[in-house]
Amino acid sequence: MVLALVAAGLGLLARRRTAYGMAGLAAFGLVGAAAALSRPDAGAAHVLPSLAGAAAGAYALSRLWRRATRSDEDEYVTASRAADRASYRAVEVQSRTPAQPAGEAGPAGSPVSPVSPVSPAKPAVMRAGTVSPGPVSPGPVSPAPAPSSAPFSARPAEPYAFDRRRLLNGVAAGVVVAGAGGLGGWLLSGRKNGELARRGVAKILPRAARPAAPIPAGADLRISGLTPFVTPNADFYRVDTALVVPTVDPARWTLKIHGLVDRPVELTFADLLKRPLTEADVTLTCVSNEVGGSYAGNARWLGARLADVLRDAGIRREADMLLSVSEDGWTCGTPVDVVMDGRDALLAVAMNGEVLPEEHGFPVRQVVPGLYGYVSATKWVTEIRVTRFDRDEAYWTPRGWAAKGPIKTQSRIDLPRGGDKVRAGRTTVAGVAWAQHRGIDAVEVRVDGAGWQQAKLADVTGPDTWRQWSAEVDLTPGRHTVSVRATDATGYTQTADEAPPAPDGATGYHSITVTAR
Ligand SMILES: Nc1nc2c(c(=O)[nH]1)N[C@H]1C(S)=C(S)[C@@H](COP(=O)(O)O)O[C@H]1N2
Ligand SMILES: [Mo]
Repeated sequence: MVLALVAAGLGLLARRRTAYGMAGLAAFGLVGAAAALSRPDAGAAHVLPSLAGAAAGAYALSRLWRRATRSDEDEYVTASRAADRASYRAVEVQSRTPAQPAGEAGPAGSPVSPVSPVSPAKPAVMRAGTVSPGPVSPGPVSPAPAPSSAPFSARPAEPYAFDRRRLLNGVAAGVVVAGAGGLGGWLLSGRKNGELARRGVAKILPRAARPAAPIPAGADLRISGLTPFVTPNADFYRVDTALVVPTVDPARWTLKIHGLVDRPVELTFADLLKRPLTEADVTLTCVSNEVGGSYAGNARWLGARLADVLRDAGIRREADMLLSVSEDGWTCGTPVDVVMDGRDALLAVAMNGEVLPEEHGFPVRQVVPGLYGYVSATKWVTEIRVTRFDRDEAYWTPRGWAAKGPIKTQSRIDLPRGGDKVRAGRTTVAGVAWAQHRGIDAVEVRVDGAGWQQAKLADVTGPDTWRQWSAEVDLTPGRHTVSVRATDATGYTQTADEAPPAPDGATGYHSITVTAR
């Protein structure tokens, strides 16, 4: 939308001076090139698409400009001939009937009686018109000096008039070319191959050697407006630095594990699938959430246990950080002790019974319960360097985020929604709370700063997911603020102190304001 509006603005500017439009396009190309260079996996060649785009824009702009002003070679000749005819007639009119009012020398083609048809045997006059300068500033084409008494300068028949039809044809052609380019780019980018590869993997995906227990019916309170216990893949939030989703061919995928290990290894996708796979319900949460934010989702993951893979490689004692690297060069630093402490840290290949979607890391991603995504959940993972926090730094650390990011105990009100109008009296308040790998023990709600009231908790499959809760509160007519807080299984109750998301996760109570009547 922004690009379309800016392009329209540049088009208008270009009407004043083509150079303004060109300068705007160049500026956009440079912004694009700078953005491309700031990518974690940037190389010099990554500026080419932006520059090619700007060049294509400049070409289209100048072509369309010329079309709109009808100054293409042919058009120009036709127009100037018409102009010549008009001026020639005008001259004749003048010489024959000096008293003729100027207005009667109409545009080319209109009758100028009583003049006889123009004879081609007047080459001097015919040529006179064609010497007028280029498209932008048409000079007068009067072939002969008009008598000073008669303000009679024969005008060309507006050869530079705005030609809407030609312009629209040009735009349509441009859209077709752009569409073809987009299709070609899509084919080249391999997104189609990615989908085919996913289908191939679906056929060979093994069952879990350690399946998770079925999700109890009581895990979902089934209240309309309340976040479901399991987030469907299509609704799962997405956070990453990838402008274009990386396409990874599972047949060529490998995971290199090296650094502070006794036996560096390089696993293929087949190697990974040969390992016993574990199924686990884990809620992912993004550190960048404001209190009450929506970047959280819960799925049933299937994957190989990361700890087993690392043990096979023989992790050295001095190592305390796993620096994982994705296909597109993003990096993530995960504490070794967290991954090795027995929790379901996975190299996941499936999500909610489906092959991992491309946006969520196909073919393999990390999932570590209890850590924010930026320090644990590497999608499209291709490499794990076993290292130390005092030696290495992951992508977000120099950008103002903490090197370590355990998930903070949090709770959120899903209904009613802030700003809602509700009926006075008994009202259901409900939401989710999370403290991954510790588990939620209690949720309390409060209306207008009165006493805290216990909420009812839904069932869970373990400590690694969020937990639904609901409570009935009494609302008198008027405006009310409803707040929530959770206590995790270590006995820690959420703090009321408000902190922003950076550097290591927001704190404070989620509160909403509703009006009852
Ligand atoms: N390759 C890669 N993996 C990544 C990221 C990224 O930018 N690139 N972002 C991380 C962050 S910040 C989060 S919160 C989770 C989000 O996972 P999702 O997009 O599957 O919900 O992915 C993590 N894994
Ligand atoms: Mo995140």
